[in-house]
Amino acid sequence: MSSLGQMVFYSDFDDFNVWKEALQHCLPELEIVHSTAVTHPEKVHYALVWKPPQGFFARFDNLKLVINLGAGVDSLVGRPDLPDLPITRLSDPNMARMMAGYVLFAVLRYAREIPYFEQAQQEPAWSYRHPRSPEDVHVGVLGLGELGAYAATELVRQGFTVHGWSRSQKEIEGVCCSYGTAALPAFLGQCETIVVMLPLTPETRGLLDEHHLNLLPRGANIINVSRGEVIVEDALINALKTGQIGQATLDVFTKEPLPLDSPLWAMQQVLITPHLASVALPLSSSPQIVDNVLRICGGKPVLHQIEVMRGY
Ligand code: NDP
Ligand code: OXD
Repeated sequence: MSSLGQMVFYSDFDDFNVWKEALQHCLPELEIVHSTAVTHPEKVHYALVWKPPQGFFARFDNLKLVINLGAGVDSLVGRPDLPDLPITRLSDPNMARMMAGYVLFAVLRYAREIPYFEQAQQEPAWSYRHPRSPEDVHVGVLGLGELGAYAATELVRQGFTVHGWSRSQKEIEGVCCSYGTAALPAFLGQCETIVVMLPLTPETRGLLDEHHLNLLPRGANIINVSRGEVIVEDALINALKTGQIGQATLDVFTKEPLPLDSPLWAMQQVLITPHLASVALPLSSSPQIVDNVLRICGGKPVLHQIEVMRGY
């Protein structure tokens, strides 16, 4: 057995063998074990996990590091069984690029009125609408972190007028940045399309409620790629019914999979994707995971550590 200790893997979404191969390519002596195959829990020093079940950590007495197999840590922070250890998350530019691709697709789809042309084709009708200049389209990005800042920059490259909102002041070239609760109403009031890229925390849970949805210009578009609970889903459904919200692209939901009786399924103005705007990528993420393992071994501080109290 390796002197590094073992890494236990848990995910219902990610392929264990692909991750194992990618990680061992970076650090061959690291032994990686699927959670169902652990025979000596005392040898496990690292946990690479996505949404492990409650009580998962209890049998690993010698754990030194928990690595969230994704960017959002809301399923880890706040759970009662989380060990008091460094918790890191993935911070991968390739993951940010994949997310930006989804955001660009969704924003461009609205800016170029693709749903309108899809509808016209059903009739069929040759229904010309002159394209608008991108700078006339005001897009707001809520959350300017690793993923949000990247997506905002890509939107700027497309020529959109981009507004960004975060918790603390940010400077991103070409993006009109504001921050804090007091700035939210003005931010919302100027955006015809908003992209929600916030982490789910006690502060952001239910942030986009009826009051805040009503601050958007009538007929605004919403793209949610963060977590369903950041938007009050019933308020969104009502706003879609009244036309306060014109269209929505939703990748995340309060309950996943989205229940079959959700009214969202039948709404023509809603595009639903099953939580895959971006995914953890083994090849590009493995070097940073291995680097943190080596940092733990060398007694150095880890990178990409989350602040449990803050929630992200
Ligand atoms: P980061 O932690 O890097 O950035 C979070 C951003 O949100 C920061 O700009 C932060 O502000 C801001 N923020 C946090 N709390 C508040 C608040 N109360 N008010 C205003 N702004 C706030 O996260 P990432 O960019 O890496 O990821 C964002 C989220 O995307 C993840 O948490 C996850 O939920 C989601 N995600 C979804 C995926 C999907 O497939 N749908 C895939 C990957 C991630 P500040 O900069 O001031 O700290
Ligand atoms: C993540 C996600 O947070 O895939 O990484 O949602």
